[in-house]
Amino acid sequence: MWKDHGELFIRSKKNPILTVNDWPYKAHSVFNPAATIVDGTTLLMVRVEDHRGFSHLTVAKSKNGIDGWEIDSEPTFTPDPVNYPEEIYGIEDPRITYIDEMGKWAVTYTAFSDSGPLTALAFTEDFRNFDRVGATLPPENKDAAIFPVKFNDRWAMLHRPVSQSAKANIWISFSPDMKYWGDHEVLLYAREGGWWDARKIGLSPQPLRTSDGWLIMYHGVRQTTSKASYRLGLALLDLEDPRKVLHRSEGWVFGPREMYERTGDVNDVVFPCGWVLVDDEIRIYYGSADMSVSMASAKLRDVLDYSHGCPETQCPEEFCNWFEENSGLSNDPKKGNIKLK
Ligand code: BMA
Repeated sequence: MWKDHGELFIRSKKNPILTVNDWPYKAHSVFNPAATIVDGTTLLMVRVEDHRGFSHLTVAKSKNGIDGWEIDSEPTFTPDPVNYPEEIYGIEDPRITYIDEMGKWAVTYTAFSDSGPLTALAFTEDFRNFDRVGATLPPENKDAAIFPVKFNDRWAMLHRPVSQSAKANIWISFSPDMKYWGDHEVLLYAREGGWWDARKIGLSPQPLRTSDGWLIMYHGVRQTTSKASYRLGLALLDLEDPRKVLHRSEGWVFGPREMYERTGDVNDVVFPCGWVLVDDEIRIYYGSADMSVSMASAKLRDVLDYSHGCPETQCPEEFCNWFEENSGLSNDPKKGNIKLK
């Protein structure tokens, strides 16, 4: 029996914590930040959109992760279309993973090419100099992030390919060297019908290692007659084999509610690209309505307890049974890979 738990994350009273008015140089909007902790300081890589409509990434740092932000006086990481033509229309929506084995941060981002958005990767040791690997998967693909450890000697990446007629699901791929990616398979399926995450989902922040599994936060896009709403759900993956989904939330755990999330360049959007753990608190840093940066938090234990109470199947049993009985075409109800005749 479904029990509505409401939303799990509490907004910062200081939201939006960063707007374009805080920026040291002229820009149109600041949103969709990646987040990590560097020497005890919260570091955001913020997507900054200029007055051409193109984006670059700029670092903002704060000791308490809430205010007192020090923002780079110039763009930190800018498109390089001469050497990387896939960046011709900008670089967007980064995710940061610290790779202990390399002593570097892996920054995955969306390069906006002439053939559409694709996933790209660069490494940095200091958030000043960036070594590009370049494009990792061809368009259309977005929302990539890398796991911080290898699995059976291979790196793993989550990402979200899109084709026009099909559902947009989250995929997992593997690589021996972070350059060549293969063994692609679907990890999380967009649900069907009236669900808040029907037909289009994508990874939000980087995977977070916890004692109970890899914690995944993803966005689901609900299309209505007037708009698309971006909301957030959770999944827990097996620590040893991240292709195994242990639990997936049914309801969304955070969605647009405040004015700064409901009204902006794109209305009704909360879009985190990063989260950090500060003591026992998990903080998500998110773009609000494609205009500003906001923060919300929850106790990690509460999030994990909630996740454990979520179904093990991606499509809850009562729906799977209904589809099986009524459509006769459910080829893998556990994964929610359901096609109606
Ligand atoms: C997604 C991405 C995000 C954006 C969101 C809402 O597809 O492009 O950068 O925040 O749409 O506009």
